[in-house]
Amino acid sequence: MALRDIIIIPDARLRAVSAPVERIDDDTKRLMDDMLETMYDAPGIGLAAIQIAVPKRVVVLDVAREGEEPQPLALANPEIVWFSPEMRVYQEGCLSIPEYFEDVERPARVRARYLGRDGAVRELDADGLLATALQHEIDHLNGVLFIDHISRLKRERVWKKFVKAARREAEGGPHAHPHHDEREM
Ligand code: GNR
Ligand code: NI
Repeated sequence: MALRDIIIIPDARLRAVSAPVERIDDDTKRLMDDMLETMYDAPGIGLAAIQIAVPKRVVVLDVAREGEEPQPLALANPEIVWFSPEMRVYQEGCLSIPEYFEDVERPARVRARYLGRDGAVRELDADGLLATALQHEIDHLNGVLFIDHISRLKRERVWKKFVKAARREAEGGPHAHPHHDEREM
């Protein structure tokens, strides 16, 4: 297993539409294992392959709380086959948009169909945080970020902040990460 680097906005690769996995082979299993290790290390409750610059339709999740038994999930080609009519609002974050959090409204419950790590077709009924995180991850496979679900004003504000941080990083200047310099917000 190996830790992989997580890419952040404005990296254009995060806008790619990821390609379906043709079969669950050893490479796919290694990808799933590396993604779980990278997600736990971050730490995060979900990760899509494109966040480690791999444009494949693979996501991992674990919404178990600290101290609870881990519940790792690895899904290939996940598709939501049912959305509840009820919605819920949750304050989301994203490892590719570090330290930014905003409310997003999504269907409260979903049913997903996917290929498991063993190649079997499975279905998953999700509610609560798992439903939110699963929709967030499937969005990544389509090049969609949670900031696409917030107001344009807020989205443009956070986007510009990360563009400036990337520019400072490229120029090698001090305070290159937005965490260390919020004066330009
Ligand atoms: O770690 C994460 N937490 C989170 C919180 C609320 C809604 C979605 C998420 S997913 C995020 C990890 C991530 O960026 N996955 O793509
Ligand atoms: Ni994310």
